[in-house]
Parts: sequence; C-alpha cells; structure tokens
Amino acid sequence: MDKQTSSVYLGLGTNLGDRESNLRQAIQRLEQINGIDLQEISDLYETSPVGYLNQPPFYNMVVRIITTLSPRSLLEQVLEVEKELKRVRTVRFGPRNIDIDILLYEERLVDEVDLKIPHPRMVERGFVLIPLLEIAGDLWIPGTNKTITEWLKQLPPTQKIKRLNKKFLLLKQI
Ligand code: GSY
Repeated sequence: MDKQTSSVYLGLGTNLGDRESNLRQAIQRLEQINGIDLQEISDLYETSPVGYLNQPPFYNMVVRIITTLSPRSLLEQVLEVEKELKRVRTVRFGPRNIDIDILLYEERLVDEVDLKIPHPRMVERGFVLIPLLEIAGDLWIPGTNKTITEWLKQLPPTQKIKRLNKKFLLLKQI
C-alpha cells in the first residue's frame, strides 16, 4: 500500500555568500531526499533583516513539498541539508548561509521542545507570509483564527520586502 502523503510548506532564507546559489543548492538537496517531492516554489524576495538588524539583506522564498516523512523525520532531513550546505551562523538570529524552516504540515499542530508547527514566528514575518500567500493562497494558519492576509494586515509596515521576479533563474537550474 502507498504511504500516506502530506502537503508541507518550507521557508528558506539566506543572507551570506551567493544567496541565489545557496537557495538553488538547498532545493536540489531537498529534491534528492527519498520521500520528498517538490511541488511548487515561490518567487525570490529580497527582505530587510528582522530581529537582529545589523546584518545584510536576506533572500527568502517558500516551497511546497509533498512528503511521506513524518514531521520529525522531515526535521531530521532538513537539518541534514543545512549541515551539508555547511550552514554558518555565528549569532542567534544573525547572518546565515541557509535556513530552512518547516512552516506548515497539513493542518497539523506539533508542540515539541525542538519542533513546533506551525512555525511559531511565521505569523510575525512578512518575509514568510508574502511568499506563502503567493503559492498557497489565503489559507487559514492552523491553530490561529486568522488567514495569511489577516496576519499580514497586523504587521508593522517596517519590513522592506521586494519581489525579484527571478524564479525562472532558480527553475532553470534545478
Ligand atoms: O529563520 C529566519 C532567519 N531570519 C530571517 C530571514 O530569513 N529573513 C529576514 N528578512 N530576517 C530574518 N531574521 C532571521 S532570524
């Protein structure tokens, strides 16, 4: 019998080195994993840093995958990809060459010490919500009573988010 598949959204971010190449490599590695099928990718967005402000701008994007992996196994695989890409991060919330977050896993709520789904800070982050809206439509965020656009309306207008219309560059080489 086929294993059950789940639809999952991942957020990717990078602000060190060749940001386009970091994202491309991360997507390529994710695609090579047994039990992960890449379905959709958002455009690239150049975004001003949130949290620790004194760092270079990020490239952010969101992808949708179909997976047979459990949330826990998916987390292990994602951490492995970050390790393979030799993730560099010296300061918490500081610059990093790649960051991959599990944002949504179907409608599931997971609340474990090292794994929380939906990602707990995603609703405060325009750099997640805007690319998510692009590929997911205006869905409800599980565990909250609001949709993506309702969360977006609550955000302070301080974060700069520029759509780059560069998705084709990533797709050409994936
Ligand atoms: O997991 C998020 C890493 N991160 C980012 C990011 O990806 N983009 C922007 N714009 N700011 C950020 N601050 C942190 S931490």
